[in-house]
Amino acid sequence: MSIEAFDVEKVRKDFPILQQTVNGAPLVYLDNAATTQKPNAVIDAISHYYRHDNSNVHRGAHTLADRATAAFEGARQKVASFINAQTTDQVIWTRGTTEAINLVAASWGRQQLKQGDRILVSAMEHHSNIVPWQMVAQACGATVEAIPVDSSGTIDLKAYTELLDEHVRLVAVGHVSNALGSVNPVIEITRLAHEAGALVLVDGAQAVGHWPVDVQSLGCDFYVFSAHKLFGPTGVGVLYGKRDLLEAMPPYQGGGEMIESVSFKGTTYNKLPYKFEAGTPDIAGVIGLGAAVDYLNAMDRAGAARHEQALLEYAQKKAQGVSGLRVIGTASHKASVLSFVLDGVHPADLGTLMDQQGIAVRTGNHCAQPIMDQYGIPGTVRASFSFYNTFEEVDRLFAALEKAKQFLM
Ligand code: 7TS
Repeated sequence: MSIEAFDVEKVRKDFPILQQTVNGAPLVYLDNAATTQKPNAVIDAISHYYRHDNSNVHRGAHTLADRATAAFEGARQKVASFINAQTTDQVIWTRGTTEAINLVAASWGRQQLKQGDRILVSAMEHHSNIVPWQMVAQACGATVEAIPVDSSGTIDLKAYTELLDEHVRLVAVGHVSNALGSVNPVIEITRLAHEAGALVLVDGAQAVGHWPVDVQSLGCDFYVFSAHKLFGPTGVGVLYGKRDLLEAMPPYQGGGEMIESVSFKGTTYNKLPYKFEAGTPDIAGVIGLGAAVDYLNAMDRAGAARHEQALLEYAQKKAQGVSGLRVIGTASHKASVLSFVLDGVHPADLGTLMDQQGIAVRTGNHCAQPIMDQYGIPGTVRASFSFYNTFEEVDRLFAALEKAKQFLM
């Protein structure tokens, strides 16, 4: 059976923002690791909700409240099956990846961690998968230690195995590094952690937008991601957790929705998932995420993943031909990120010159300062791809780079 080519031109038509010029040139959007663009289906779902169904959820005895609640809880079902969660109420809405990690750190961490306990995070983590653990560790007398990463950006599994002992309570690791693009062996990392009696949180922020994720086959205890890196809106994210763990965890924030009954004698808490969802949620955002999941389910995801991989390989090959360019992150298994530095040029200057040519790339430390320090650099220029990018856009990236080099060197 032949594999049909992925129709990128057709897909691009779904994303209105891509049809514009920036600084006189057609926009080349290569900042997908920061946030992805939104298809019409998502924009329309949010607009439809505010035009027709806007109401608070769960509480109202009227038609709009019923509609809003049905759409909101329907999105939870969509997300649960999208990641193959065992049950729908293991999907907790948060504001994003960052809040989901803070929730686990504050709830599970404060309940469970004690003096002498250890938390392991990889040396290439985003700050949001380091700092919440440092905060809770400091409060509980635990420590946070880095799992070594080699010069290619690959986790050193031998060193990781040696770090594991009975004091390690949790291993927190990114599925894909936002700074380097490394795809981490999270199944193996989870298996080893479980053998040592530790739990595993996988930060899926940079994975969910690139291929189907199945939390049951990964085996991890917690999986977190943001809607806005999955073609959905900002302000919404997901915490998936194993049911027994979520059941045993205390609430994160107090307020409406998360209670069963309140009195001055004592308050009892709601069941999952509401126990962790105090206050009025981002209803439109959740509905937008549901629409993003529908959009992805209707597309050729295997074709999209192959297309992205081909773009990355094409870009990496072109990068080899640029004198003075050093790719940061050369792991054998990578996804959608080309990070690089250019001899004698500050990444921020390069970013500005690229923008003047309509190319959107990100520069800086990508909220991953420890791994930048390990490479001895302040930051990189990062081009990050999605399925709506084209080979022609990669050509334009490198043409713009050559032009910028002439200007700067
Ligand atoms: N984890 C990873 C791996 C990320 O890439 C990001 C955001 C986060 C966590 C935090 O997600 P948030 O939605 O809660 O902010 N990464 C990036 C980036 O690479 N450029 O801008 C944001």
